[in-house]
Amino acid sequence: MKLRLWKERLHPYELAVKELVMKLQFVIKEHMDCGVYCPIEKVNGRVKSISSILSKAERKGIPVDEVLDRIEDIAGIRIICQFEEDIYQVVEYLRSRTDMKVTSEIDYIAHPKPSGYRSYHIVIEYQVQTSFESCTIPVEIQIRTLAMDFWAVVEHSLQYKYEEKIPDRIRRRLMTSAEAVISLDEEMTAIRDDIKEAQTAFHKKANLVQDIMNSLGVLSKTVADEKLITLQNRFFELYNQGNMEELKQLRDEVDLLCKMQLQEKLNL
Ligand code: 0O2
Repeated sequence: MKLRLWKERLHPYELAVKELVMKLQFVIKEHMDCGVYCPIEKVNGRVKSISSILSKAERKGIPVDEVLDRIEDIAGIRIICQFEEDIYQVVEYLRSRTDMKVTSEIDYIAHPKPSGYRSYHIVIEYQVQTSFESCTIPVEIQIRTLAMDFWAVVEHSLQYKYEEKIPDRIRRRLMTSAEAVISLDEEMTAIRDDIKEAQTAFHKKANLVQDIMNSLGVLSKTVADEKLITLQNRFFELYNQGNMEELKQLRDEVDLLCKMQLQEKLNL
């Protein structure tokens, strides 16, 4: 296959990665806007470089002409979660989506690799429509916690440095740190409810502040300066007190004022 052809044949993979990252990032936004905890912390994706595809093909004895059919992680998505439980919630969620079909799953958390690697791997079939074709391609989705990700990224870079022959002394240390990752995830799970509660409260307050600021922005164009300053001062006072109940009342009041101003304008 010529280099130019390679680039073109990777277009559907690029599109799939872009679409999936955008869709999953939107899931995070929807949860945030509703003030609900999201089991997805962050999402990123990549298309394997041509040289990585070729070296994987060589490692696995796959003829070059068959790589696109036989390598399933050319398009790759990585979903990072805060807690181990979140991973299984994300897996359930992906299984339930109608724009993808899960074709295989490997739980490297329940069954870590001999290297110490832990992650949940899913392969999906995903349909894309480029300018020239509609096709279904495989996409590998790796789901792991922040701690698992830290370990995997470091170990992966060492594999590159030592060309996959990591010296024994470093391998031993990696195994010890893999155990530390397990303990860290267990500790985090133990205080998961408290962390979630704190984060949800933070997002709720942030959304409330955003709503009030938006309404005050709208009112600044219509109501008298004095009234606006009174509302603003009340907002700052309640914000500094951290008084959520009264902030909610203020949000409803300024929201109502906005609606009334709009109604007046429409009646003119
Ligand atoms: P990159 O650069 O991340 O794309 P196998 O040959 O059976 O071990 P296979 O068929 O590649 O593996 O599938 P598997 O096991 O699901 O691994 C796919 C990807 O998982 C790898 O892609 C890595 O990203 C990650 N992975 C698997 N094992 C390990 C590991 O021991 N350490 C780390 N850090 N990552 C791992 P690539 O192609 O290796 O690399």
